[in-house]
Formats: sequence, C-alpha cells, structure tokens
Amino acid sequence: MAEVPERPVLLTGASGALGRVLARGLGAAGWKLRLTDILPFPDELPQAASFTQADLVDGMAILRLAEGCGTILHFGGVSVEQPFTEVLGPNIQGLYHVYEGARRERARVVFASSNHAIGFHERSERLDDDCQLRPDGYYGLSKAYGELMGRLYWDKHGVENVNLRIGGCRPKVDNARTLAIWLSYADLLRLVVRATLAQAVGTLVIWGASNNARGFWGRDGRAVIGWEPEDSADPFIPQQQGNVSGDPVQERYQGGPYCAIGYSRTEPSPKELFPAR
Ligand code: 15L
Repeated sequence: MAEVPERPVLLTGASGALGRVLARGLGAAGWKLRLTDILPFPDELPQAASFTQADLVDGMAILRLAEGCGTILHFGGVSVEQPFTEVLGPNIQGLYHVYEGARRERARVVFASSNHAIGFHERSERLDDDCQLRPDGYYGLSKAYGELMGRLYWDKHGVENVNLRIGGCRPKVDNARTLAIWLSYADLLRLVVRATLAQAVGTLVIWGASNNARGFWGRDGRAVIGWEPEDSADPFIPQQQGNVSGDPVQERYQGGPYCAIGYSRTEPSPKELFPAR
C-alpha cells in the first residue's frame, strides 16, 4: 500500500486548478486531508478529507486549520499578476499565517512558488536553484517573498520547507514557451508526494517542470526528496514550436507574458548612451 503521512495534511487553495488535482490524487491515495479555500470546493470530497471555507488573511482561521497537521501544502492565494493591493493580503499576510501555523505545529511547508519569481532572466540562460530572484511583477514578487520566508523560518525556527518553482502546470502544452516550462499534472502530484514524505529536507528549491528538452532550468534539490519527472513536453514540439506571441518582451524573458504586463522600459537611444558625442 502507498505510504501515507502520519499527521493530517492541510491544503490551501484546494478549489484552484492545482489544488483540485492534489485533492483528487492525494485523497485517492488515502491521505487525511484538510482542504481550505476562499471559494467553495467544487468537487466531491475525497473520503478522508474535510473542507473549510476560509480567507488566508484570517490568521485565526489558518492557525486553527493547521492544528495537528504535519504538512501544509500552500497552493492558495492570488495565482496570476494582479495590482499590488490585491496580492498583498492573500500572498503576503496569508503566507505569514501559513508559516506561523507551521512553526506552532512543527509542520513542513510545501510552497507553490512560481517561475515568475525569476521571470526576468533571459530565455537563453540556464538557471540553477541558487540563481538571483528576478520577479516579473507583484505576483512573482510575492512568490520570491514566499521563498525567502521559507529561508527565514528554517534558519530561525527549523521549519522545513520545499519551494516548488512551478513552470506552467496545465493539462496541455499550449504554446512555444510552455515547451520549456510545462509540468504535467501527474509529475506535480508525484512531486508533492515526495516533498511531503521525504525524511529530512531542510529548505529546498525545486524546479517544477517535466523532463523538457527545451527547458530553462538545471540543478536543484530534487535528489534530496527522490523526485524525477516522468513526463515531457517534447512530443508537442512540432505542433507548438511556431506558436509564439510576436511580442519582443514576452519572447525575450522566461516569464513571458507576465514580463510584458505594464512594461514601461524603453531602449536607450544612442544619444542617451553616448551623450558626449
Ligand atoms: C503561474 O505562476 C500561474 O499561476 C499560471 O496561471 C501560469 O500563468 C504560469 O505561471 C505560467 O507562467 O504559464
């Protein structure tokens, strides 16, 4: 029989696309799940699961939900680029509530970080887990903050955490950029299982991408948890390689469309570069 965590697992963002994949997969494996989201849970509840509708900004609610849990899978919060004021509550304050819950319960945090924490690296670069954080918007900034929160809580309180820098986790490879960043649902599920069950993890960053030949990312902490992706975007190369945006900012950077949102940099003119001439 598949291994099951000793203590219950809290899953935030349970009603979101990835939360639903995890609730279904982990529920089917017999995990004792405490699901939560600001929105109602749209699916049938797995057998050993409960659901509580709650806002991440409500600290008391999150601390109560974390009581007795051994792991918090933090997939909740704003999941796309939004104005700063929209991101602030769920992704910054909410993250603090999650980490405080983990500290009190001696629980591990598995955090859904994102490629948008490093989105302003150029596509020609191959990045390792210790590359500079280069967020491509307020959403990406909140994910970078989340990774740093993990660093702080490990160093100061010994709270273990695994930060999954997820690429594009969706059912299908939908364009040329996704050929590099695709993470299949099945690879995500196996990744979260290993991040939860692995013995000692400290604080880790793992690139959340399947085995894609066109990938941007290299070394990370996957060996510590014993995970390797099994799927690949490669079969979709012929169909998707020409499916590009035509926007130079999007195509230049790893974060793609997020980099172009509100982008106001202009290339310096020769006069600005060489004012003396
Ligand atoms: C993300 O972080 C988002 O949550 C997801 O909706 C996609 O936009 C993905 O990044 C991506 O970069 O394609």
